[in-house]
Amino acid sequence: MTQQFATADLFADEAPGFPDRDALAPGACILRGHARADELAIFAALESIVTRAPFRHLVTPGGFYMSVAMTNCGALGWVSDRRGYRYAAQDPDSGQPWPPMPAVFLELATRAAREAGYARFSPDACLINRYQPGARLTLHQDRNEHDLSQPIVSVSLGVPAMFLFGGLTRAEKQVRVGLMHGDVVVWGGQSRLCFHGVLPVKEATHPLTGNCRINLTFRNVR
Ligand code: MD6
Ligand code: FE
Repeated sequence: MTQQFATADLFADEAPGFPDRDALAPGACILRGHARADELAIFAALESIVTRAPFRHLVTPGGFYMSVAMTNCGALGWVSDRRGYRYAAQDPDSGQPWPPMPAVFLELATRAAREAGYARFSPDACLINRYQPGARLTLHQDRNEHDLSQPIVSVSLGVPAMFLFGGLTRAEKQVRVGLMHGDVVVWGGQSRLCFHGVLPVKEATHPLTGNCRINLTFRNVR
């Protein structure tokens, strides 16, 4: 009885059909488990992407290899080398265009954005990150996209990770949020340029990804 009331109160003001939503910051929310229904289609698509554009450890402008391995799909892909960070239409390893964005990716990203209040999101880039145990992403801002009124949609798959979400300066204290398989973070608006990062991923296993965490981030770049 008490349990029923508590549940009803918790969900009372949230959109029907997507009850499991956490506010993160102004303009940012987490749709818990939102990608789970599509997990098999996502993994099938991912397998064909990495056959054409394998995961690789990019070099930062400072000369360090990133612990996270990356690839991309869509019209543009995020790349880094000694010359800097940028979006490129070709995979620098193959000279070929990045694999096209699968329909299941596009539909998931636009649906999540719409649910979070961004009705006109049209991603043209999807950065795919693979974290093996110990891999991490240091605090950064995503600011290489032209239209900062468009949000970023981020899909977490596989083993969990601790996400750091800070403010508009590097020094501002970050909140820590656990991201689990299927969680989708949508952020934009006032929070679009907030600093964020991922703590070293712990040893764990997930039936779909083994000991890895996979993250898809969808952006509108141009
Ligand atoms: C990750 N995500 O979760 C890294 N950036 O593996 C990001 O760096 C990120 O999740 C911009 C917006 C959403 C994100
Ligand atoms: Fe980022």
